[in-house]
Amino acid sequence: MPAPLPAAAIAALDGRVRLHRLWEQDDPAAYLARIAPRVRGLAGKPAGRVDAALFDRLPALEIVANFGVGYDAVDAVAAAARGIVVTNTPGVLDEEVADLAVGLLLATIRRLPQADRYVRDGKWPHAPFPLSPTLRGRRAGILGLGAIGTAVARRLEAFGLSIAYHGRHRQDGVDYAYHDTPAALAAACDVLIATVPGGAGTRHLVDAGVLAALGADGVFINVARGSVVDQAALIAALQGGTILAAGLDVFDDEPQVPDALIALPNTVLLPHIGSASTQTRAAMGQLVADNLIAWFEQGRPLTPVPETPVPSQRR
Ligand code: 8YV
Repeated sequence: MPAPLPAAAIAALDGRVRLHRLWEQDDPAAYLARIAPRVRGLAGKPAGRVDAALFDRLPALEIVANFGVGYDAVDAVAAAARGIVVTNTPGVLDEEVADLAVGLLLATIRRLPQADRYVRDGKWPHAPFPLSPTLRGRRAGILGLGAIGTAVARRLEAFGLSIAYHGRHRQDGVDYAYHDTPAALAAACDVLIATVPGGAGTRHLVDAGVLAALGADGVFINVARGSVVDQAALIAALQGGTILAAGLDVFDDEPQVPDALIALPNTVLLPHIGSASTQTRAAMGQLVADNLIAWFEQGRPLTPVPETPVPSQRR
């Protein structure tokens, strides 16, 4: 375990597997080098990418149990080529991230953090807080209608917003309007919410053209990955009034957030907390532990990612 997972996950693994707590070692890199030939599983991931270079150093590795539903930091194809199983944590965080997305949307449009600062700064007695834009009458566009996107859409329907979406395909049995490009979706909505997976396939899906299509009253919300938006184009669009505002939980080079975004009055910036409640993180940690135990004790991971080959003799 490279970094500490929630206590429940550690407790679930302790005693069932020989758990090496890398973060507790004086020199984690040297410790890893020493145990590398015997490491059979990763519980969560080390900083940086989990790719062929790491797999070369861990010849006995059988499974990478990713802590999170998004596994863009793991090269699942390279893992598959070596018969290494990759698992993620679907299903246990969708509603939590959707809650956060809606909270971030409201905070961005109604300027809740700015209003809170206004009270704390003692400004209220001198003048009322300036009027904000409204969520009323807006049309929402969901970029990536997976489990999280669907949970966001359901919530926004209850808020009275119309819903449209873009994804690789139109989905059977879904009544929301489908647009076959991100730009077409952006042109048809005034709140664009990114809930697509990260990785090469979605890199810069939201670019300068999409932001221009979203328009001067448009609000962009990102609870997906920083890589999904061209961050430089986003900064320019926010500075120049191409769009109205953005609420961002994810960034290109986390935990670094560009000064230009921090300086803007029309951004709400969060430190990647979509799934970060005590309860949901515990559920994610438990699923990491359960995947490892299921693999080592029954030869079957619970939630392998689509790229993963569960070796045929074990299917
Ligand atoms: C992170 C997430 O994994 O599930 C995801 O894809 O983005 C988060 O839940 C979390 O930050 C773990 O560090």
